[in-house]
Amino acid sequence: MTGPLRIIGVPMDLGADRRGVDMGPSAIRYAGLGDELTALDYDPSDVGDLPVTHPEVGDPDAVEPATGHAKYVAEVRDVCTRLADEVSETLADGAFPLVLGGDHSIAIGSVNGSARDADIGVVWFDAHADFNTPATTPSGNVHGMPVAAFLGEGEFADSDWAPAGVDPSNVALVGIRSVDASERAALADSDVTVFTMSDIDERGITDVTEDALDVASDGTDGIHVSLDLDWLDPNEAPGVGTPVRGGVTYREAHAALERTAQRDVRSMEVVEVNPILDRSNRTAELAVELAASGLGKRII
Ligand code: B3U
Ligand code: MN
Ligand code: MN
Repeated sequence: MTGPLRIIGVPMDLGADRRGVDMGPSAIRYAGLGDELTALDYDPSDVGDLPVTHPEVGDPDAVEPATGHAKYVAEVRDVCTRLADEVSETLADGAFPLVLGGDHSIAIGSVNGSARDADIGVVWFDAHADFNTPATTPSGNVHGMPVAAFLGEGEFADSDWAPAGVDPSNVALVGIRSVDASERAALADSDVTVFTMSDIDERGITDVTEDALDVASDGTDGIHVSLDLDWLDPNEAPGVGTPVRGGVTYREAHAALERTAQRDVRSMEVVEVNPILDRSNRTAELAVELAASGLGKRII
């Protein structure tokens, strides 16, 4: 890779219960993202943060157009629609879009933008499956729904903003370990490929990552990489809203992203950094490091 790269901040915290992920983009920039990218021979420019309504101002019950229980979905739709335009314009300008969250609901926008003029695959590094719909969600939080949303599952099928036209057989979830019963059933019925933490325990991170990258590249023009920092073990990444024990280690995460960088990565996002819950910006610094590995940084 290398070349022009555009940093797009999305200070979204409407999709999650714990407040503070709206500060993620600032914390990631403060952790030295720009310098790291410049050292990697990218030519980064920063478009700043997309405007996002504060929860105090938005309406949690505005459910249109998805029905069921999906808090702030009207606002999430609005932000994701603008983000999709920004990502798609970035690609059209020949630059690489690097999106900083914010909670994971923003992926509905990133994936739609990346998929607008191309067939893409998606690799989803996460503790969670993010495969709920407004009918199945236990929380009403849209950050538990983005994979279902961009694949047009359930109520999202009828929405005019969420489905991205991505083929589920080009979507791979990696490292998941917290799955709701409804998600388990829906995943079994779908063509999404799931690599759990158990698969990583048994087969090792590099084999599993290669398989996930194969799934996402099979017949596609490129890969969207979605990195939820709660994918890592909370010892490594304490600054996330929904930590789940038993995640990947620091070194496994780097190994996975280093493999990823060797493929045709088209767009990337790093999400769910919560500076309020973090220790000395450790999780934001990790987000910068992992983005760098995913963008081609090597030890030598
Ligand atoms: N599956 C649960 C919890 C959750 C999903 N994603 C996160 N948490 N970060 C839900 O609310 O959908
Ligand atoms: Mn997630
Ligand atoms: Mn997660």
